[in-house]
Amino acid sequence: MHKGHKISVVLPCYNEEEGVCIVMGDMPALVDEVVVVDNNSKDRTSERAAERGAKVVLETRQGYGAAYKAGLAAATGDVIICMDGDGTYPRTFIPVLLDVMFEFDLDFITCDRTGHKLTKSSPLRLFGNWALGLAMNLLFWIRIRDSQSGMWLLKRDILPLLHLTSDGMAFSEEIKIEAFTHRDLRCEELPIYYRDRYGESKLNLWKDGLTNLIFLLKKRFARRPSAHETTSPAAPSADRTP
Ligand SMILES: Nc1nc2c(ncn2[C@@H]2O[C@H](COP(=O)(O)OP(=O)(O)O)[C@@H](O)[C@H]2O)c(=O)[nH]1
Ligand SMILES: [Mg+2]
Repeated sequence: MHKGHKISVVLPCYNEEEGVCIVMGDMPALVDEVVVVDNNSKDRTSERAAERGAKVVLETRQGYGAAYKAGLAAATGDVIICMDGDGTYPRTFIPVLLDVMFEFDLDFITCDRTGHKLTKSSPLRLFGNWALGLAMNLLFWIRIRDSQSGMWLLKRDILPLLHLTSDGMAFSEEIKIEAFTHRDLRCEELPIYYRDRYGESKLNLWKDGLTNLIFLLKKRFARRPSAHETTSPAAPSADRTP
């Protein structure tokens, strides 16, 4: 609990038996619930997570976005913190991020790794992040420094306001676009540090980068389906209209 609010963490995991142990091993005490979404892992991700007290959700639809949709629907906290199950994102920042969220009455915070120079990324990954970020900011007329960041937190009651369609890596961009372009939501981007991952990356730089770019163009220019044509993560009803 944090100032009377129940806190959940969601970790999408595909073959992350090593990382998930690290992440769960130093979760701050204020976290009430950790939801680990096991996305058809061939290793012992589920067992390791369950041994450490996680609520394990099995999602058979492959993909980062599919895993997140299942995890967000299963989380019961008032605030949900999202991050990879690979140990890259700083659990130590969680209390500070929550303080900022409540002090400034924010609905959504995304975390920015771009100021952190101690952990080296490949030039191709840096270029991909830059290009996708530029495309996202121009297409949706928002200003986010780290479009590909895998750490963000949100109040659970805003979930029904977010139109989340991607089952793949583009989910990370989509949730930021949905939050930052919603006129009723208060959003912020805050700096964090990050480290090298445990285990192997699941990212296919060229394929995922191109798929993300096509997703952005489609999301911007395609007809938006009405609510009954798509599924969003189940969540409590929210009416933010005054
Ligand atoms: N790429 C990918 N990642 C998945 C999938 N399901 C869950 N994940 C998790 O999503 C997170 C992000 O993937 P990761 O390989 O760390 O990507 P990166 O952070 O961009 O290098 C990790 O915790 C993965 O285990 C999936 O089907 N595909
Ligand atoms: Mg990662």
